[in-house]
Amino acid sequence: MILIKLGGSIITNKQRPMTANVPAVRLIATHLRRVREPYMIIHGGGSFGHYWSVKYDMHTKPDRYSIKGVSVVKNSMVELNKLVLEAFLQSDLRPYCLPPTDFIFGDKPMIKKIREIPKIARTGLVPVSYGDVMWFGKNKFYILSGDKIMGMLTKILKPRLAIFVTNVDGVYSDIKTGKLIREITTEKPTITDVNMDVTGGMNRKIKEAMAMSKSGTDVFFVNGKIPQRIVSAIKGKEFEGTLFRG
Ligand code: IP8
Repeated sequence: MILIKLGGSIITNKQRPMTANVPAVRLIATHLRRVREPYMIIHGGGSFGHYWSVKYDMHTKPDRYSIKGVSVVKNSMVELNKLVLEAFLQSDLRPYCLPPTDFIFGDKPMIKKIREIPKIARTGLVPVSYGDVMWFGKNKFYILSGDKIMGMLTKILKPRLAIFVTNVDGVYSDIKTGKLIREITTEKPTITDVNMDVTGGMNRKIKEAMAMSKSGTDVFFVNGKIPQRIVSAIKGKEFEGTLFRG
């Protein structure tokens, strides 16, 4: 089993609210057709979910956020998800929509349901989930990042591989010089982050990736603009990217 996170930076145009990058999704899907192992996709919010979460001041901490905000964020993610599903289907994949509410209750994973996901993937379907606004209980909601879903699923499913697809080559030790870190084995690297995502941008991804690799899964950061790299990561070929060794 392989988990693949498609970041909002690659599937949407972050500069333009509610704009999906459908050609990028299609190109990725075309390359994914070459993957023979069962895998699952989780996608981020980009200029859909993040745009509205910022507008309505909603965060990852459970709280009593604007009810209109909850509604608007939720709708925007359903819309983005629909675009991803359609692009996949048109590219001859067989996507199967799995909203996070199908396997997360409050902020707790529903372990029995999660254990069924690889079985769905083995039929040839591609389960597709996404970051979302979630009901927490006690009149509270929270923003759940797709990165967090990656971490949660990794703990339970112990996938062979987890891949974070973004719009850069991987993790840079210095963004100005563009020096790429090829492999991260030990302590948290020092990274300068300029991302304004409500869920924490690159830093949160790195934190999640560190924890995932500690539990034994190899975690790759790959540039989605060159999607053959996703396939190379899966097939164990040389490619430009960052590996957090499990
Ligand atoms: O882009 C965020 O998911 P992420 C989802 O994976 C929302 O952090 C609703 C902002």
